[in-house]
Amino acid sequence: MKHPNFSISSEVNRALNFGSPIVALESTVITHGLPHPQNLQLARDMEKQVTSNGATPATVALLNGKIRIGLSDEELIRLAESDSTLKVSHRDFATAIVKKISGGTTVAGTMYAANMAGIAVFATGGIGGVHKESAFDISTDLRALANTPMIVVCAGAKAILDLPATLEYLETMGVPVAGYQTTEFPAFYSRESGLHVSVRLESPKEIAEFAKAHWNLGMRSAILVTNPIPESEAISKSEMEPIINQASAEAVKQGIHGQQLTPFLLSRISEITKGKSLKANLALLLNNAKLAAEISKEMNVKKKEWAI
Ligand code: PSU
Ligand code: MN
Repeated sequence: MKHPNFSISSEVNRALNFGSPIVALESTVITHGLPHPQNLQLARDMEKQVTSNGATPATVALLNGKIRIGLSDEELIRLAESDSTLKVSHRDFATAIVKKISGGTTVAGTMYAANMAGIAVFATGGIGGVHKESAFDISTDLRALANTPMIVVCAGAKAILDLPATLEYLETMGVPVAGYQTTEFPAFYSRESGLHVSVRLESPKEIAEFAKAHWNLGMRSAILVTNPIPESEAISKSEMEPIINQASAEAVKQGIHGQQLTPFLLSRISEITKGKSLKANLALLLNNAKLAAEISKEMNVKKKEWAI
């Protein structure tokens, strides 16, 4: 792809040219989602997880005003250690470009950039959604899912959100929500939410078939693949609920809103659970990278062969 604001690494370019499996990875989780040094470790582990499952990792970020797809280890370090990065969603790209600054791309931001490059599979932790704290705080992630043809693997929406409202929004926007070997919508730290997905899919192959069927019909939305957190790291809904309510009440009291809300809630919950939620977050991220790599292998045809 030739675009003055994009720069794609040679590894990712090669994979794109050969039509070999690629998994896009986000970077807000590095810059705003996790504390240092776990963020750097996680960034490296996500890439390793993708590589060892047979796909090329493509971490997306903004570096000095350039949209980068595929980062070197030095660049991952720079991103993980900087404390002046921007959280980049759709509205923020031009800010980063004009001001020549660096930033971590959100789910929405990563979907935009990866789709521009022709990457079809993306792994993240949990998508953003409809917040509980204020009526109009709805993540751009939902809009991106509505109009970007991509498979997004996550562990559900973050439990800090209004999950029923988030699912309603996705339904309105025509986004299929698939459960990987489950009919229950997972809730990030917990495997259970009491809510249902729109379709249960059993294997990476079936997920790839589903995506191709959806897009061959002319649908332009993403397929949200929800992959429950591994049993060994899961925290039950009943254990999480009061903790989330406490963190949420603190956010309201301190007047925290907008882009700061998600990072605040994640780090408060990690403090309250004495790191247990952080451990769960890392486990589900790696679990998602593995499934995304497996799916990308099943999609191993050039995107233009199946996209309209
Ligand atoms: N999931 C995580 N940690 C994170 C995020 C998701 O486990 O830090 C990030 C994602 O990048 C997501 C963003 O796109 O939080 C949502 O932010 P907001 O609610 O402000 O749209
Ligand atoms: Mn928001």
